[in-house]
Amino acid sequence: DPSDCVSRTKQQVFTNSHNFSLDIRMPGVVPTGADTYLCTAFPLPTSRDAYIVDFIPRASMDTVHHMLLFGCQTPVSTSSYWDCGSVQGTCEDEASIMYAWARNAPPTRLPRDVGFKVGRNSGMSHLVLQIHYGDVSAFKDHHRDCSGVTLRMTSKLQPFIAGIYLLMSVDTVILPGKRVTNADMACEYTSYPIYPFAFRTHTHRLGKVVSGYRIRDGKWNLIGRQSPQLPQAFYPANEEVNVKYGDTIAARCVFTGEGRTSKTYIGGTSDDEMCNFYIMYYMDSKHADPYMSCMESGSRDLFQHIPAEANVPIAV
Ligand code: IYT
Ligand code: CU
Ligand code: CU
Repeated sequence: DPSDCVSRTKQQVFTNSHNFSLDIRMPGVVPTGADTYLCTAFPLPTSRDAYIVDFIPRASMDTVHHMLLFGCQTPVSTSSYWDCGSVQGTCEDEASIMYAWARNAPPTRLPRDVGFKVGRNSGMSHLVLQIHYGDVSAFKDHHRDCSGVTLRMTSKLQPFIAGIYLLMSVDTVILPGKRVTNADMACEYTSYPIYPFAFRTHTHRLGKVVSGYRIRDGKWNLIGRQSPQLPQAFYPANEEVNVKYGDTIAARCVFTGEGRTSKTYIGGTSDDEMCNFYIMYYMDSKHADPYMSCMESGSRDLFQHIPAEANVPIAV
């Protein structure tokens, strides 16, 4: 809806001295082909710390397939928007995902008293919005799209900081025709307690199911399990499972090589694969450690004890 389009000079609206909202929107774009990925970047107010406490999606259901919001220091472009399919990407430095919206999936809300810390000394001076436009037939009339997300923000210190723990495989190879290949990842956790509340899985077309666990005293507890062929949003995590110093965080992606005629490697194109399990957590803001990752492959010894459910494909 073009009347949804907001001026980029009026993106920040104060509701009182602490609370404001930021509109992160595409600047009126017309995607030309199916499966176009467009990105747009926004500087964050850096004069003081601020917290994102809620996300309000503003997406046209007939064109937007999914939206991702990243935080980073240096977006790859300074244009008002750019094509960020597999070639150009989002950020020069490491980006961290903060929000995902996908058609037909419920949107993520942050729990009460939880915020993503941004601005000032958070090492995150920009936000990058990535939108995947799927079906572009709705653009035959050449209207402009301003989809995006409204952030509810506050400068008040939040008791808990939101963060992301990313497990990713870097070395999986899927042999052509082989029915099952597992990508196993595991790392010891050596920081202050985290409380997972949402999780997201990501693979390309060969992924069947992705499951994440906490291992404590040899016992495996599920954080979340999902088919990566369903909308890749953040889904609610099993809230009974927290993670503390000395635990192990582990995840498995199950792939099939059926239908392929050559080896499939980890990579950026849709013919490559990825194996990601994202945990969105909160932790006491005193010990805030908002971005952590695990790129180690799990040992065969450890993974012989993974619950059987991790090998059961989810029907889509
Ligand atoms: C090689 C790989 O698995 N790339 C993933 C994970 C990843 C995400 C971020 C790696 C880095 C990041 O800064 I954020 I380095 C990957 O690209 N995943 C995609 C998006 O880029 C987020 C996804 O949809 O999960
Ligand atoms: Cu999409
Ligand atoms: Cu990918």
